[in-house]
Amino acid sequence: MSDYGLADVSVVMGSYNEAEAIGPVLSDIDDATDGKAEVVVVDGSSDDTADIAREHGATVIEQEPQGYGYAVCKALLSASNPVRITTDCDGTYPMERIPDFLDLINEGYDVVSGDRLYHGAETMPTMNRYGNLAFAALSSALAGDHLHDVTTGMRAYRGDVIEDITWTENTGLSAELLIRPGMRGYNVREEPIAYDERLGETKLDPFSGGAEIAGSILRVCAEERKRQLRSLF
Ligand SMILES: Nc1nc2c(ncn2[C@@H]2O[C@H](COP(=O)(O)OP(=O)(O)OP(=O)(O)O)[C@@H](O)[C@H]2O)c(=O)[nH]1
Ligand SMILES: [Mg+2]
Repeated sequence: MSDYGLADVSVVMGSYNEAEAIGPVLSDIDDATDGKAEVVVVDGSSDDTADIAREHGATVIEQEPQGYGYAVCKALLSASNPVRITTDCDGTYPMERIPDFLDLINEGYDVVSGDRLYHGAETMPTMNRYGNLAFAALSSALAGDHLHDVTTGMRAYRGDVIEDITWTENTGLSAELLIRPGMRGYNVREEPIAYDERLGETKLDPFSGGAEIAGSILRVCAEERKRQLRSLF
């Protein structure tokens, strides 16, 4: 149990040419946290995204676009508060649920993961929905746990989970951020969330991105299994 408040939260994201979405996303975060949360944006944009983020008071770290996970990992590790919440910078995730995620961390969960598929995710492109169901099935089989949505972008983490594990994946980082803590015995919970249509253009190629995510799930589960076996001897 802990007693963190909204001022103990860092909301972090990667952004790549999200000028259409970033204003509404940052306003939603301010509304949900009474302006108390730290916001860290790792930006690789060639449009006005970084300027808009700074106008909203976010800490902006600029770097070349190198992929989703590279940006989100940098953002998670650059944040300074004990509760770290990730989102995409595209208007899809319900920022009004941030206080609920914080409550669950205070109840004792180490990771709270937004499950977009629970309510059907009808706003999700059909191919993405089937892909995400397949990633959840593959992860569940290999990790030995019943996981529902391993590629979600909205989660809350206790800061020490982020700092104690070495993260290796890029496009597959979201799956890694759920699978490694789960397989190491951290207290992980999936929480049903709504999922909205995206503002602006997608940055993910469904074919190459999907293949990368599947590869990450196979690699991460194999590494964690080996780690479990080593700890037995
Ligand atoms: N800094 C940075 N951010 C990135 C990069 N690639 C993607 N992003 C951001 O990472 C987040 C996830 O990308 P999305 O395009 O939303 O990918 P997705 O959620 O899988 O797919 P859709 O939401 O359906 O488009 C968004 O906020 C992107 O702007 C990158 O190379 N650098
Ligand atoms: Mg997205």
